[in-house]
Amino acid sequence: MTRTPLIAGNWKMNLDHLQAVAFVQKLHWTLKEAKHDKGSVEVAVFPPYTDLRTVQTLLDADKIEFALGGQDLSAHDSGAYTGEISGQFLAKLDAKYVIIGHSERRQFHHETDEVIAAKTQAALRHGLVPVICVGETSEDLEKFGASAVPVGQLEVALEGVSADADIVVAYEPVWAIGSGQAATPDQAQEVCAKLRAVVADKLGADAAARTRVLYGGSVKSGNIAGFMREPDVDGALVGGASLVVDEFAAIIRFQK
Ligand code: G2H
Repeated sequence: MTRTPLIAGNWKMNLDHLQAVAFVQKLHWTLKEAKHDKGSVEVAVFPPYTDLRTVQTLLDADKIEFALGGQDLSAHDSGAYTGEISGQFLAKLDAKYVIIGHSERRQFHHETDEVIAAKTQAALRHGLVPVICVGETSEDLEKFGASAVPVGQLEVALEGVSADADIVVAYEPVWAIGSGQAATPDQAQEVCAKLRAVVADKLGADAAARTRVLYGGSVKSGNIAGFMREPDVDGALVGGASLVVDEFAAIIRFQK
């Protein structure tokens, strides 16, 4: 089965709503001028919550075919949860994706595997595609090797997920995030293949064949080619390099 690669830009806490407009317009025109083949890759942007309405309006008005995603969501649908954002709000803004379990949420907000599993269910309840992030710290790597922790994290996240669910998995070794020290393509392939095997085990062979598994962690235009050559790497979750138009456009334009 051929899987359309996904290049996802996780803006984290960067770009206010005015900067977001300029960024999206410039990215759109950069790709257009380069005669980028839109069908070759899906592009998604994950702005801060406060930019979502602005970006959604712009995508809609200018018929820009980037998918929109949230960076997180609440496990709850509504209620007394100050500061939280419900999946139903994201769905109403035409968000397609939502990142779940990013290591910065696990680290700074103490999100456990069980919370991440509940958030995965919340995303699916509202028709959002969860981008489930897993990855090992450098201590985990030393103690258990590269795959044991991400495999365990994904197994918990997929508890109770149905075989026909549309999900994306992102392998993001914590030691590679924002460090400039990306995994090698071989390392990424090894873990991504094991994560695909978890999807096969939990959701079946069809789900494993159609689910996109991304690599994330210091991806840039200079290293994307190596990752995209790997059979089990279906794209990238990009942080820092997704904030620079020419750099992100160069990553998008690399075709598998
Ligand atoms: C990992 C990644 C985006 P960066 O967090 O999710 O960030 O590309 O800056 O390492």
